[in-house]
Amino acid sequence: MEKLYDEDIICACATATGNAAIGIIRCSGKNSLQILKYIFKQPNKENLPTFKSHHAYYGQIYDNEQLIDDVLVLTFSDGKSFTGEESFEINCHGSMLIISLILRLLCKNGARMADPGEFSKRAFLNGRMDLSSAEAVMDIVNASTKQAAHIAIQQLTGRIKREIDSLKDKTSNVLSAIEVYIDYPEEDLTPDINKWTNDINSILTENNQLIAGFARGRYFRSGIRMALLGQTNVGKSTLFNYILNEDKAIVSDIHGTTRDYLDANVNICGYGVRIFDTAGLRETDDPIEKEGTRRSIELSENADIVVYLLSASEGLTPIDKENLERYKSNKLICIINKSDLLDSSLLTSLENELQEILGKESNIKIIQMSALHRKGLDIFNKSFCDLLLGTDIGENTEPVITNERHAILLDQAQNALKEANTRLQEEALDLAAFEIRTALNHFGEITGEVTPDDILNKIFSTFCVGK
Ligand SMILES: Nc1nc2c(ncn2[C@@H]2O[C@H](COP(=O)(O)OP(=O)(O)OP(=O)(O)O)[C@@H](O)[C@H]2O)c(=O)[nH]1
Ligand SMILES: [Mg+2]
Repeated sequence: MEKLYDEDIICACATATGNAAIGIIRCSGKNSLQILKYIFKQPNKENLPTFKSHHAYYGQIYDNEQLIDDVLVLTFSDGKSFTGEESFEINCHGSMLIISLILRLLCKNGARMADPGEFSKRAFLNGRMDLSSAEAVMDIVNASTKQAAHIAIQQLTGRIKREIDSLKDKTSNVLSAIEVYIDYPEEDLTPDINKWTNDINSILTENNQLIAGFARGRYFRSGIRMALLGQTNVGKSTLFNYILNEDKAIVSDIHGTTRDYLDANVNICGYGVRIFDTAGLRETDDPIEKEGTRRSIELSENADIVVYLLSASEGLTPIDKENLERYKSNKLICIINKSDLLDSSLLTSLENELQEILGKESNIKIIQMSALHRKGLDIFNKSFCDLLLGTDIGENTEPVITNERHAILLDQAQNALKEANTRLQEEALDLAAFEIRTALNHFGEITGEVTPDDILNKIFSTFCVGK
């Protein structure tokens, strides 16, 4: 098979840093199994066996006469491994020292340390997987919820490629029909503009569904940052603990208890959420509290969702009104906390007053809650999900697209196809064909058929070493 890159033998530790029961070292490249001749011995055997693909061999790693570790070596022959190259894995004891000694030994005997993502890059370049599947490898490693892992596994097993291939097939069919007409003017064919436009419209609809799914899908891949914001003493830290189901943040009735923010990772309805408990907002001369407040605002500005808390006992203050004005264009959930301290008619009028500030038509959720008495979290979780669902996709539709690179390319293909339709209406068939080819290129970039080298390098450089 022709190789598209240098054929160095690369090696890296594939397991996490830190001591563990087992560490796995990967080594891949042309004739890489030869290295084992110099460093691996089987008990009571003079010579090494002829290594077979997908076999495990028990033995020891030696640096000359010096025993390094007792190991299990798994071997894979050319064309039958993850990278598509001859390769092996050493399962050694998970000591960082032993791992580093073995890596040094491999490098002394002809390998070099792999770059980040180099194993996956070779797998892609050798045609073992398409680019979107290779990208899913890191998504699986980084997934923080079962749902995120599930979507990434589907991507790894070619779900995106299947969707893109289907779009590409339909797009290519329209292109060839137009090209036949362009290439054989002497045949006196009639251009079937209506059919071509309809075909493109149906591709646009299908593509649009994929793009719409990204509104939610991106949160599965990159997680969600959610900031709890509000004045001092409204119960942010109490809510933080309630959501975490853990007594993590200090709670007290002293205003300004939280001075610096705290954060934690939680799973809300299958989304990985990094939640921030922030310092309460109030005017202060204390330089440390001022810095705390500055951080609260910064976190809220960078958050995907802001949860703004009011205290039912304090009502809506001018500072709340000012803050809500600022955040109402964000993804916002409002909580009237300490609802246990107010009777229901006063709560309703407070809610109405709040609705007035947010705008009568606004669909920002207002939730009555008592974080202290652990009431209202189920409604909060539901509002959280509603906020992320968007309106374009049904509740049970699982998003396919989670990666921004894919979403951008789908958008570009969409624009090119719309442009093609405009050109078809003008009967400018050459220009329409050009736009359709552009769309096909964008689709091809997702799966890696036409992805430029610099983009490939950028993608794989975000991987961890050993992947
Ligand atoms: N009655 C009642 N009290 C609550 C509720 N939630 C919180 N509190 C009390 O309100 C006080 C302040 O709570 P915190 O969670 O520390 O408030 P905070 O918003 O984090 O305050 P800062 O850190 O100062 O910004 C504590 O005494 C809590 O027990 C609630 O739902 N009902
Ligand atoms: Mg607090």
